[in-house]
Amino acid sequence: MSNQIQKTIPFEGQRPGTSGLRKKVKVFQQAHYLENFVQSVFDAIGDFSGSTLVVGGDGRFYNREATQIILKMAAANGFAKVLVGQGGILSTPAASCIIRKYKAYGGLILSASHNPAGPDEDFGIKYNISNGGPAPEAVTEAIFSGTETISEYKILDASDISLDDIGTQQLGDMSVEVINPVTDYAELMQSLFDFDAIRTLLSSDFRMAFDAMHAVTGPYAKVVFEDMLGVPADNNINCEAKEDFGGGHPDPNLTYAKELVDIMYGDNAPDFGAASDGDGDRNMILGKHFFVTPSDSLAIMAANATLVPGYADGIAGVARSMPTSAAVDHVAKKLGIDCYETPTGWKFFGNLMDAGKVTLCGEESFGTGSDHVREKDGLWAVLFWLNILAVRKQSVAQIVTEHWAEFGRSYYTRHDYEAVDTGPANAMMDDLRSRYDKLAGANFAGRSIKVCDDFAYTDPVDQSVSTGQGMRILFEDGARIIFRLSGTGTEGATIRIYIESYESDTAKQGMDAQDALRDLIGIATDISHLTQYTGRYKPTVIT
Ligand code: VG1
Ligand code: CO
Repeated sequence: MSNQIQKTIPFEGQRPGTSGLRKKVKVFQQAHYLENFVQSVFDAIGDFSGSTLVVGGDGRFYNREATQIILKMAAANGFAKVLVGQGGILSTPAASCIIRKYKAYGGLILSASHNPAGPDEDFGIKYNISNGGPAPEAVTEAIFSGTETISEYKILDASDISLDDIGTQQLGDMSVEVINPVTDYAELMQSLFDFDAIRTLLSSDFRMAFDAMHAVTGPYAKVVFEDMLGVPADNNINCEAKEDFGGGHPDPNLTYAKELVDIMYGDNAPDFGAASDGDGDRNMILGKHFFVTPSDSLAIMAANATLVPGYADGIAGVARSMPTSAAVDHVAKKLGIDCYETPTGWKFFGNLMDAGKVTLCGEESFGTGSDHVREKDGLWAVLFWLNILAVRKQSVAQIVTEHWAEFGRSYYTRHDYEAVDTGPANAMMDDLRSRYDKLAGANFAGRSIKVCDDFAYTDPVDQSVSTGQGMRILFEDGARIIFRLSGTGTEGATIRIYIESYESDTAKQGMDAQDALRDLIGIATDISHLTQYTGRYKPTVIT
């Protein structure tokens, strides 16, 4: 075994997006492609000699091959130790947990999250820092500039190690410990939630269904829900993790988690339903014939946090991404705690949590989490809801409608236009931006626009500034329309339109969100000239 210096030349476009570098598997399989990125990470993160690196992924196609390459590069670059999940598996929140628990220098997580998997689909990689959270922008920018000038990388000339045998092996001067991917995470969950109360709930006539969408949470759900909480195996669907996620799109929303949605809206529906995504950081929460928007879910968790042992002393503050509805803001106001508005992407929450400013945070995109790790956490959210349900002994629908009665309802929807041509999508955004001055003050269907701008964020902890984080159209009455281009897609552009309006009158809180927001939806498509630019009349996904 010897360290080799391999000559290489840069590839174009290895800039990490909202959540790491995501490309088609075929792109990652090109000679030197993954290696260039990994070396650029190692070159950007400072002196890690003698330290530990955590490696694991969501199990998608190319996960094992990529893991072997990373291990050999970590050895040649001077890491003392790598902790790797058995089979190369770690859910994103479990990786975050393990980085923190074992005080690792950082971690490489292999995932393209909710994007489909398989030889013709997507792969991804991201670097997380020592707090367990996604690398902040300064680090991802340094990684990106490394990829633009890279000329060589270091790799150990060695044969593959076994990823399936728990225990320690040697790779050059570095030790590799293959660990159970679930154990540390399950222990952390036990320390936060009242498992006895949840077990009692689940042994009554209360029934739950969980959909792992053939992705990484399958093995976690088996341990946590089945072994620890006694949920019958039949209630967990699609828990066999597969390299291609069963050909599906492991995005837990009303469109892609159709199997679970059909169960929850069918005859004899269970009381509680939940799904998670490819890498286990997202969650969808459903009641019997009832959908909880992720924005409401965050607000309800904040309002009920003291019912959960891990948060019994109260929460320090909350944070939400800008496009997430203001539902949690109303809770924060009442609790007298701070509420922060950040750009999209989990990396912006890390500083706030490290500084003790926030305990809970969330995004409209089915992501909620807390300072127990530095990633959003799908199963954690499911357990949080189960704990609330166990204490309040009400249905999901009752809890949500009582919440609206107390705090008001933020009607909310997101319309996604996926795989639009990049040129017209950018042109549409530029065109709208050029009309900000004209739009401000204009009236639409009885609503007048107060502000039109691009959202910019100054981090309250390190004062770093992030600009161009979504186009905001804010109305006088508090309604909002937001336009953003996705930073996680791998085909063309995805236009996201986020629409929200607040209703404090209990008598008007029972509408279907699409009906309640119809005027605003019309305004959004009109003022953006969306159909003119994209040729689309209907969104691909409505949430
Ligand atoms: C999407 C979501 C964003 C989330 C990101 C990563 O990004 O909108 O809220 O943080 O995915 O989630 P974008 O740029 O496509 O809108 V995951 O589950 O992929 O780690
Ligand atoms: Co994810």
